[in-house]
Order: sequence, then structure tokens, then C-alpha cells
Amino acid sequence: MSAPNKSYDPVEVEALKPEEVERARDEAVAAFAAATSLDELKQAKVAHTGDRSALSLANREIGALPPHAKAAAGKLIGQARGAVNQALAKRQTELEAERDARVLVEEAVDVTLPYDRAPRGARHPLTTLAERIEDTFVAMGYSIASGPEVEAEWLNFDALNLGPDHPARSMQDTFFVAAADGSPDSGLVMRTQTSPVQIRSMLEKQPPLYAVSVGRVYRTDELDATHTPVFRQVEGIAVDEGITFGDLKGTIELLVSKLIGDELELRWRPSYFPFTEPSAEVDLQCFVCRGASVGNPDAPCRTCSSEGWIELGGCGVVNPRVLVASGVDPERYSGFAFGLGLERILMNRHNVADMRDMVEGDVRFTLPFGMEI
Ligand code: FA5
Repeated sequence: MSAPNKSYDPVEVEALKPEEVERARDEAVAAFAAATSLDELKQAKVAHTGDRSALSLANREIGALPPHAKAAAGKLIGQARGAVNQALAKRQTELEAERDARVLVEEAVDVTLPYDRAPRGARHPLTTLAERIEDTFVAMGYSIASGPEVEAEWLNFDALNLGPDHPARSMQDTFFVAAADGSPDSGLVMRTQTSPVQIRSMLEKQPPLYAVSVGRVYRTDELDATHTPVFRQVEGIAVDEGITFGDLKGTIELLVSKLIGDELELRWRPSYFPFTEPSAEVDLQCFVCRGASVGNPDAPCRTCSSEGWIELGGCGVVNPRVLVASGVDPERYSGFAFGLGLERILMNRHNVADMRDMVEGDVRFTLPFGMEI
């Protein structure tokens, strides 16, 4: 900038000559008009309005002018800068509008595209069946109990009156859990039944006790149409004053009626379980052949092995020895217990002829059951 000088003549200052100012203004306006993007406009803005632009330098010269010349020079530069800023703002608005229009086209969402491109899974029907069973019992005032799948051998067998020589303890049925040193007698097994939850419930709570528990159990069974080595059972236990076999019968009949319906016949067969006396097994008429395959080699039934019935589970009046092992007074209380196979219930509920379909994890099996909750 030139030094202040009283005799300074603005006409002599090159930068303040009107034609120079107009040229700088016109160049700026032309540069803005020529910018085709916001980035280009930004560069033009720096070049034509920044500190080193012709108009900024000219503006700075005003300070050095004698007072009488400042107003005219100020007006000249001010008008030029006003025109430049106006042209800049106008082009800015245009380019922003162009960008917004482009983005709207480029990023448009096609609302007609199918929304479910990633196929969803579905809850396994055994899970929803377990919840339905629990709901049925909760509605009858039962509480939900649970126990671990790796269970103490004592709870899985001894406390249930299954002596050390009971055949169910043999290697054919039970997955024993090895001890850390590799020896087979860790005292733990993969539970073969949910019945240890009976003991756990009785040890936890004095009667009256009404508890139900659904969970996985493990047996060294071969996989076939009606067996799998990992399956689920629902265990129920009721201990109170005056409980009879009749209460047990009514409870199971209600459960079967709610879950499967009343169309198929139920059969009660005397049986033996060391932890119940008397004991029974509950069978449901085969939903595939409805008994027509029995004694009829021309029409065999794979689902019930031509027996006409599918076993749902075992039950009985709790053996007083089990009550004693669980700290319950058998003189005052009696109870019933039952253990039913969930896979068998599901087979009957949804006409699944082969249990292998349930365990293979194929979503095509699961999907048709929908999202029952
Ligand atoms: C028991 O497991 C006894 N704990 C049931 C019980 C509980 C009796 C309380 C008395 C009082 P069982 O071994 O029969 O019983 O098995 C019960 C049910 O589990 C069978 O009827 C069947 O429905 C189901 N089940 C047994 N083995 C398999 C298997 N390998 N695959 C699928 N379901 C099975």
C-alpha cells in the first residue's frame, strides 16, 4: 500500500483507475459465471475476492488517499465489490440447486424394490412349542423350573431311585462326562431325562409345589424317525396334600388336548419307573396310520413302526423314597410327576412324520411354522 500523502492523486494510482476496477469486476463476474461446480466457484471466489485479489488490493489503497478522494474511491470499489458479491451469491445458489437436483436423482430410493432381499429365518417350532407348554402350565398356577444339562449323576439317577445297577445307567444310554484326568467317573453326566429337575425343585421349595420344566436331554440313541440323541422333555411335578393319580391323568389329558387336540385317542399303559409308583406310559394314536398298519404288512407305517401308537412319555405317582431323598414328608404329602418328549408332541401337533426333519436345521422345515409367538 502506498504511504499517506496529502497531495496523493487517486487518478495516479493504477489500481484505483475506474477502468481497472471495472475490469477486475467483470473478470470476477465472468469467472463466477464460468464455474461449473461448487469447487470451481470456491477457487474463483478466492481468486477474485480473497486478500490478494485486484479489488481487495485496490480497497487497501483507499486508506492512503487524501480525505477528499476517499469517498469517491470508496464508492467506486464498494459498487464493484457489491456487484461481485451479488454475482457470487447468484452463482452459488444456482450451483447448489444443480447439486441438490443431481443428488436427488443419483440417490433416489426405488420404493418398488422388494424390501426383504435377505431371507429371514424363523423360530424353531420346538422353541415355540416349549413356550406354549410353559404358558399352559403357568395358566394353571405352575412355576417354571430349570436345571443344568451337565448334571450330577446323583440327581440324574440316585436321587430318583435308579440304583447303581439300573440298566439306564449303562454306556448304551448315558453320555458320561469324563473327569479332568480322563477317568470316566467325574460324577457328572449329560442328563438323560429332565427328572432331576423334580429333585432340584423339591430341594428348593417345600410343598405345595407345582413346577414345570422344559429342556434338552441326551441319550446314546440312534437318529431315526422317532428318536434323536438330543431331544427335549417337559417335566412336571406336583406335590401337595391329597394328590392322586387322577390329578395326573386330568393334567396330561388337558395338556394333550390343548397342544394336539382331541381327535386322536390317548392310551394309558402300566409301566415301571423307579421314581414313581404306580407308573404309566402315555401313548397317542399314530396320526399317520391311526392304527391301520397294525397287523397289516401290506400297509406298514414308518412313523409308529406299525404299532398304531406313538409314546409321548412316562408318568406316575412320586415314589415315597424320592420324596424322602428330597426332604419331603411322605406321610403328609403325595405327588405326581411326568416327563413327555417334545419332539413326539410336535410330530403329532404338526403331522411331522420323521423326527430327522426337526434336527437337520433346514430353514425350509422351520419357515412354514411362521412366527408363532
Ligand atoms: C423318562 O425319561 C422319564 N424320566 C419320564 C418320567 C418322568 C416318568 C416323571 C415318570 C415320572 P422315557 O425314557 O420313557 O421316560 O422318556 C420319556 C419320553 O421321552 C418318551 O416317551 C419319548 O416321548 C421321549 N424320548 C425318549 N427317547 C427319545 C429319543 N431318543 N428321541 C426323542 N424322544 C425321545
